[in-house]
Amino acid sequence: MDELEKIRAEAMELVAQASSLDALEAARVATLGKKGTVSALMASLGKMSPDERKTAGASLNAVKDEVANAIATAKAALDAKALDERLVRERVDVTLPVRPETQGRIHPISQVMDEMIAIFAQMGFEVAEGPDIEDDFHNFTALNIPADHPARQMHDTFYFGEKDDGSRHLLRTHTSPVQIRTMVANKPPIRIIAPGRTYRCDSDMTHTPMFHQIEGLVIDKATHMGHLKGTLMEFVTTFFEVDEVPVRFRPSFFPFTEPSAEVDIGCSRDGGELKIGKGSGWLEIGGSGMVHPNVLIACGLDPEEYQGFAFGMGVERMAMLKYGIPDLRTFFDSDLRWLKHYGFVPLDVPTLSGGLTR
Ligand code: 2U9
Repeated sequence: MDELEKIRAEAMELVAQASSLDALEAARVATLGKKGTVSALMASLGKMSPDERKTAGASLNAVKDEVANAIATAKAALDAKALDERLVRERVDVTLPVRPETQGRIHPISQVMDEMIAIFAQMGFEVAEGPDIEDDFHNFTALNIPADHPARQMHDTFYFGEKDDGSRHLLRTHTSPVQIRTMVANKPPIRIIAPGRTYRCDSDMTHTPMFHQIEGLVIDKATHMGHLKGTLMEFVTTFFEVDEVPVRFRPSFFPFTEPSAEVDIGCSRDGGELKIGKGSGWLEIGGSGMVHPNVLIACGLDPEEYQGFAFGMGVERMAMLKYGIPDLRTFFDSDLRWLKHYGFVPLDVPTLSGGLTR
C-alpha cells in the first residue's frame, strides 16, 4: 500500500504541475496511459491472490478515479484560460470607424449610372436589361430601321460572322432593343429605363467604341409629349441638383420616334465656367420623341390603343457635364491618378434621401 500511496502522490503532483494542455496530456500518458504508473499497478493485480486482489483492486480503482478527476478538472481550467487568452488576443472593437484611408474609388460612369437610376426609380421607372449581343430584328428592324435604311450605316455596327442562314449577330448600337424585348414580353402600361453598354465602330476625340446610354420608355393609353417634357425636366433638376433648369425641345429625326426632338438644357458660360441652369446658352443632353407607330406594331401593340414616349441620353456626356470632366477618352484609360481625382468613395452610395453626391 505504501507503493500505491507513493504512485498516487507522484501522479497528483505531476497533474498539479502541468501548466499547459500539452504538459497535462504528458501527465495523463505517464499515469493513466497504457504504460503509465497507475496502469502498471493495475497490471500487477493479476499476480495477487483473489482476496488480496479484492482489497488492492478497490484502492487502486479509487486512486485511478482520483487521478482521472484531477486531470479533468485541470483540463477544464486550462481550456478556460486558453479561451480567455484567445478572446483578449482576437478582440474586435466593433465601434471603430471604417478605416479612413480607403484607396478604392467608384468610377464616375458607375456613379452617374447609379444617380440616374435612383432618380428614375423614384419617378416609378423600373430598370430593364438585355443582352449586349443582339440580332438584327431587335437592334434595327423592330425599331423601324429596315435593311436598306441609311441609319444602319450611321450606326457603325460591329457585326459577328455570318451564320448558315446568312444572318449576323451584332453588338447592340443602342439600348433600344431592351425596350423592344420588354414590349414584346409585357402588356402596357410600361414604364422602364434601360441603362447599359452600347457599341459603335467609331473612335476619335468625341467617340469611343464602347459607351453607355440610359434610355427610357413609357407606353400607356394616353401618353403625350407633355409627359415626356415633364419627366425630363424633373430629371435634369434633380440630376444637376439645381432649383430650375430650362428644357428646350428642338425638332429632329429618329426612325423610331415621331415626332422626334433633341433635348437641350439651359446653361451659362460666364467667365468660361459652365453652369447648368438659367443663362443665355443651351446644351444638348439627348434625344427623345413619341414612339413611332411602326415600332408599336412590330412589338404586337395596336397604335390606335397605345402610345408612348421614349428618350435617350449618353452617360459619359452626363458625367462630363456634371463633374467637369473635359476629355471623353480618359474614362477608359484605367489611369489610377485620374480615378483618384474623379472617382467616388465607395460607401457614398447615391440616394435621393441621403444625397446624390457628397
Ligand atoms: C424604343 C422606341 C424609341 C430612344 C431614343 C434617342 C432619341 C436619342 C441618343 C442620345 C445620346 C443616343 O447616347 S446617345 O448618342 N438617343 O437621341 N433615343 S429617342 O427611343 C426609343 C427607344 C426604344 C422601343
